[in-house]
Amino acid sequence: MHAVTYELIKECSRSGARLGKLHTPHGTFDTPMFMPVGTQATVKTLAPEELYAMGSQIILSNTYHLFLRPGHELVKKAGGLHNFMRYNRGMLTDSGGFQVFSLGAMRKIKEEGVTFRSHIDGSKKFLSPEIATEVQEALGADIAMAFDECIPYPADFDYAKQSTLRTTRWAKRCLDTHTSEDQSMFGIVQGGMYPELRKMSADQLTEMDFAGYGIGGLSVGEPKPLMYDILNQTTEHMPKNKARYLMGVGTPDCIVEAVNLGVDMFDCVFPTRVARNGTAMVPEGRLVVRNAAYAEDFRPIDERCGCYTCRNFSRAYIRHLFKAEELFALRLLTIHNLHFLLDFTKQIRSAIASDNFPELRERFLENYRG
Ligand code: PRF
Ligand code: ZN
Repeated sequence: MHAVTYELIKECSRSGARLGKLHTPHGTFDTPMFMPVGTQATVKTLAPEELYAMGSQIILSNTYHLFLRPGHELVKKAGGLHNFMRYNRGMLTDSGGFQVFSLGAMRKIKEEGVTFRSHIDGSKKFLSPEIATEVQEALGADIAMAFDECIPYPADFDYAKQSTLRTTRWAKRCLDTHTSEDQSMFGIVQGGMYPELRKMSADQLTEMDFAGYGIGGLSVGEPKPLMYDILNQTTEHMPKNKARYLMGVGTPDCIVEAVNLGVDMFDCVFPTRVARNGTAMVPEGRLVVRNAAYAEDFRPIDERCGCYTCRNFSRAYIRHLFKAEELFALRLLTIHNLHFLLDFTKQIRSAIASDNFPELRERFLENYRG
């Protein structure tokens, strides 16, 4: 029996959308869901209570960062990541299989694992399926991810095939290492932009009985229509009784399209990152609150939004804080953007429940300008 299980509540009859529940040791959460990113054991600028207030369910942290600093042994001494950062709901850790490839300069991939240099002090480090699994067990999130290679885009067929087969072998080694009973592990489907390799990866990982499945290697620079096409040809080979998590995605348009293709879980730095850069997310796209146009605009970011920021502060005030480089500005926009995206996934869930998902999708995409 897995510590984390997916319960399919309802399938949309006119699309691939699914309504479900994810049962974890820290509670039951509703899908489709968006997971705020807390890379360094903090969702930047926010306290746990502020996350609860906006309906945050599972948050994501990174093996790569916590392995380098403060180290998984220290987090274990603190009683695990939940205790260390005092977040009491669900948690997932990514395996490092992506960060090593995108952040870690000078990496070297071998069958055994990956050697790389720390982005903090340049020292030589090594991560393998076994180490990534042990580190994640020490961190103690509800969900750990298998150690994979995210294939760069573009990649030729032969490279993609060898890499995907290695990710399968690594997935097996992760499962063989994993012993924790209050943590579950998800496998990660790779395969690059090749439908045949996506099917191969999904089939091989499905045989291994992971608690759920990540879909990796998408949103890595490919055009969106290609991403949706490959995603469609990936979810069709994935089991219906397990959660499907599209890793590192995304923006509201990508989320609504991926839900349409049967995805249940998402994470992305987008809402928190653009917030710190002075950009607010609204149903029409983005509102760049730093713009001079808002200097004397005393309306909230979004009159329809019920978040703490929109209930209390004006565009003019937030713009002023950004201009003056005041830290409160970062918090106010982070609160708004996360509230926006969590509320958006909530609307998606209600639409699936009331048989209106295709209409919501159409209405949303009509209004939205990325
Ligand atoms: N693998 C892992 N984490 C990820 C990805 C991946 O392919 C991506 C790709 N979008 C984001 N995060 N382990
Ligand atoms: Zn708001």
